[in-house]
Amino acid sequence: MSAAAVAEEMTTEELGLDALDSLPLDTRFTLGDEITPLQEAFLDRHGFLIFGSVASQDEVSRINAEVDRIESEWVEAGETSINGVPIFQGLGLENRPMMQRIPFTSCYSDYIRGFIRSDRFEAVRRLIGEETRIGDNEKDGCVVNTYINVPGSVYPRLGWHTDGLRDLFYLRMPKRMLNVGIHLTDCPTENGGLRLIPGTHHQGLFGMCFHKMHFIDHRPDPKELCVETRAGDLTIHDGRLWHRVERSPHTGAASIRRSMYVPYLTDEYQPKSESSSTPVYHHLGTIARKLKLWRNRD
Ligand SMILES: O=C(O)CCC(=O)C(=O)O
Ligand SMILES: [Fe+2]
Repeated sequence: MSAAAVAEEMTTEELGLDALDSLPLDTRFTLGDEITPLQEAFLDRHGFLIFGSVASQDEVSRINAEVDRIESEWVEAGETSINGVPIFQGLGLENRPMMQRIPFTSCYSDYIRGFIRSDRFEAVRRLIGEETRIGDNEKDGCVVNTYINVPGSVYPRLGWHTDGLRDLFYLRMPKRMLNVGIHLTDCPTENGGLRLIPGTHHQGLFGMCFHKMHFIDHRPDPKELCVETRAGDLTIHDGRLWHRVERSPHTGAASIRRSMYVPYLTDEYQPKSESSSTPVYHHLGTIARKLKLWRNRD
């Protein structure tokens, strides 16, 4: 029986749900074999959850080493996109080529592929749905984002957005879509990082479309919360929440933030391949990044 089904048979008090009101928004939960009713209630109310120290420092180092390997192989080979999904390419430390958003990583690393299938994530997978699968070669696959604040960076920050833009385009209310991130660097509030407005996943279609200008608006919001993470933490956030990534006030190596998003999918199997075409919004993004690099040229 799932945690939710058990929960239905118990009273709020028995479940300890009255504790929900007193839980601070920056609560770091522990990931166990099941998502507890209290954790589910927190997610329903606020739209996100933080689980502390889900990966060990050793695992984080191995994943980072694998991402660095993929990056240097692809820079060497001159790859610009994978399965029609562009790689965000900028200039990093000492103006060296840098890949700031790498799609499909688990197709190119047995270690990452095995890691994201570790039993410890079973509770997260089942929270999304009993039939949920990991889409290594679907959508953008397992994406690794590396933010850095240097002049050549095409990804120092990310503007306010919700993740259901395609649905919004068709004026359909986006369904709950849970984004599962594994954090690969420490990111205290002072280093920028993920900001979200708790509870906005409950807003209607109008709020999701027009509350802010998607990707253009970077201004802090009085109601925003900084999701402070340490390397090895796992976060879940509802894609209908307004969220953004704040630029680090530091520059160079001190500004680096890396996160990896695991594609848990429930819809029809739609594999991508070398011949897949590039979605329109990715074309727009590529133009924006080229302009940014051009503006920042010496
Ligand atoms: O880097 C993050 O933690 C968030 C990224 C994000 O919101 C996105 O790619 O849609
Ligand atoms: Fe997002």
